[in-house]
This record gives sequence, C-alpha cells and structure tokens, in this order.
Amino acid sequence: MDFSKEQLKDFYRTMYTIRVFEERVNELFLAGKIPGFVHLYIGEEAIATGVCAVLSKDDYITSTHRGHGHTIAKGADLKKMMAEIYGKTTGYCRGKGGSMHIADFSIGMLGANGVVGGGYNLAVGAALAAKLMKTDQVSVCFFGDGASNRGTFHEGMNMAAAFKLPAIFVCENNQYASTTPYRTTTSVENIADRAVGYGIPGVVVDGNDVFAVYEAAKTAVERARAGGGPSLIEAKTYRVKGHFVGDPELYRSKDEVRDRFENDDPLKNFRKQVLTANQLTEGELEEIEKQVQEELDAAVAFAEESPYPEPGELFEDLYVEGWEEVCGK
Ligand SMILES: Cc1ncc(C[n+]2csc(CCOP(=O)(O)OP(=O)(O)O)c2C)c(N)n1
Ligand SMILES: [Mg+2]
Repeated sequence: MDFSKEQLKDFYRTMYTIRVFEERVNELFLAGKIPGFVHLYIGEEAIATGVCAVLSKDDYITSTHRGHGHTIAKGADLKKMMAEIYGKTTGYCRGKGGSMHIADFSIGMLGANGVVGGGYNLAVGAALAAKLMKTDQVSVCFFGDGASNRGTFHEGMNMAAAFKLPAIFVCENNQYASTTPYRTTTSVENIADRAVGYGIPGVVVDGNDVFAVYEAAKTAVERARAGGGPSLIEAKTYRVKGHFVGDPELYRSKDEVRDRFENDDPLKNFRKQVLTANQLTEGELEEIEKQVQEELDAAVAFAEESPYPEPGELFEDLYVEGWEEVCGK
C-alpha cells in the first residue's frame, strides 16, 4: 500500500510521542512525582497508532489500564494527560482519576479502564448507538490477551455479531497478563481463532508492524462502516516493561526481554523500513523527534506548575450535573 509522506510522518510522530511520553512517565514515577499506579505501553506503540490512523475524530475507542498509547493516538492533549497522571486540577478528570481514568469524549475516547475486560460492552454500546442513530461511526475496543478470558469478551462479541454492529475488537496480545504467560491460561494458540465462534472475521497481525496493523484495521473499519458487522484483530506484540512500574518481573528473564525488544522494536522496524525505501530521511525523522520532545517538555512543565485539588473539592466532580433529576431523587 502507498502512503504519502505526511501519513508516514504522522505514523512516526504518534509512535514516537507514545514512546517518549511513556519513558518520561516511567522516570517521573520513579522520582516520586506521580501517585498511584502506571502501566506502560512501551513496545506496543504500532497497534494504537495503526488502528487510530484509520479512525475519524468522532469514531469511538475504549481502552484499558494500559491506556496512554490509545489516548495519544486518538489525539488527546498531552498537557491534560500529564496533569491528570500527576493528579493535578488541570488534568482530564481534574486530577481525581489518574492514569487509569483518562477519557476525552470530544475525540471519541471513551476511557481507560481499571477493570480488565471492562471495555467490551462500552464499545458495543457505542456501536449500537451509532447503528440506531444511523451515523457511520465505528467503535474500537482495545483489550489484552488476559482480558480475552473474561466473560464480557463473549457477551460483547456475541451481541456485536448478532446485531451486526460496527465494532472492531483489537486484542493486544503482549504475551503476558500480569505475571502469567498467555498460553498457560488460553486454550487456543491464536485469540483471533475465537472469531469463528461468533461467525465474524478473525485475523492475526504483526502488532509491531504499523503498516500491517493499519491494513487489518482498514479492512475491519470499511466492513463495519458498510454494515458488515464486527471483526476481531489479534495484534501479536510484547510487553517490554513490567506489568506496572515497580514490577519485580520474577516471572521472566532479563535476556528474554532484551532479545525481544532488540530484535523487534516497532519504532526501529518503522525507521528501517522507511529509510531503506527512501520514503523519509534521517533528518525528517529527527525533526519530528525534536518537535515531540518540545511538546512533551511543555506538558511536563504544565503538570508541574498546576495545582493539586483542594481538600474541600474532594466530593466535587463525582457525578454529572443534574444526576438527581435523572435518577428521580
Ligand atoms: C476484573 C479485573 N480482574 C483482575 C484485575 C487485575 N489485573 C489488572 S491488569 C491484569 C492483567 C491484564 O492482562 P492483559 O489483559 O493481558 O493486559 P496487559 O496488562 O497485558 O496489557 C489483571 C489481572 C483487574 N484490574 N480487573
Ligand atoms: Mg497481556
């Protein structure tokens, strides 16, 4: 497939932004600047980037506990993201949600989710709304290999297939669910094989190749927009960092991680491909890196300078305005 120079630059900009955002979050967490928990997406950048490149601003996504990459790829504001992760009032949830609760409805990002497997039915609900309202929006559910063993997987997949909803299920198989290698808890070799049980297409793609992910997503999105119903994409990848920052990683060796990352880094793969094919120059890639670093520095400065919520605000922003009327209280 032919991509324009602008498209290629956008792929790199998004993947690089995710990579350096996550590296910075890692440093800041270890420096004690960030409260709570963070789960990093390093090594999985090509999946969110390839899928979201196919989507329009008003298409929906649902995310996971490892959600920074999806949120960046859907076009979120880095300043508001960083401020939220810091727990500051200028963040997406006024500092009360943190890393696992970032949402931005204005760009169709329906939320990260601390509940593993919590995204399926939100995504299916959004897809049902799009179908009933006859818009051409699609809804993408990102989820992990571990999450594919939850009951909500079946509920979501079955309903989307039975009602032919414009939903795309994207499994990020990063080989582990916390400390558990996926093969020890999964009955099939490929999670995509389960699509057969719902009568929908299921494909396996190299999740570290942004072009392969884009192609698969494009096929699924076109099918969904045309009324063809849902698809399941399994993107094989590798979780390079611990399950969360601070994970002692006793369940795998350092050599395994180094070998996987050195030999199959989605950013390196992309660089190699576009440079070898003379599609982009080293200078053009470096220019993007410089711009992204500046944007990231500005986001960190914004988060640092922003205030924490006041203790008196503790019970504010918990419910949407007018909830008493809606609930008949
Ligand atoms: C319903 C539920 N069960 C268990 C957990 C604890 N938990 C958090 S992340 C995780 C593993 C998820 O693995 P996977 O779906 O493969 O996603 P990954 O972390 O690899 O991105 C578990 C068990 C949870 N948050 N929610
Ligand atoms: Mg996993």
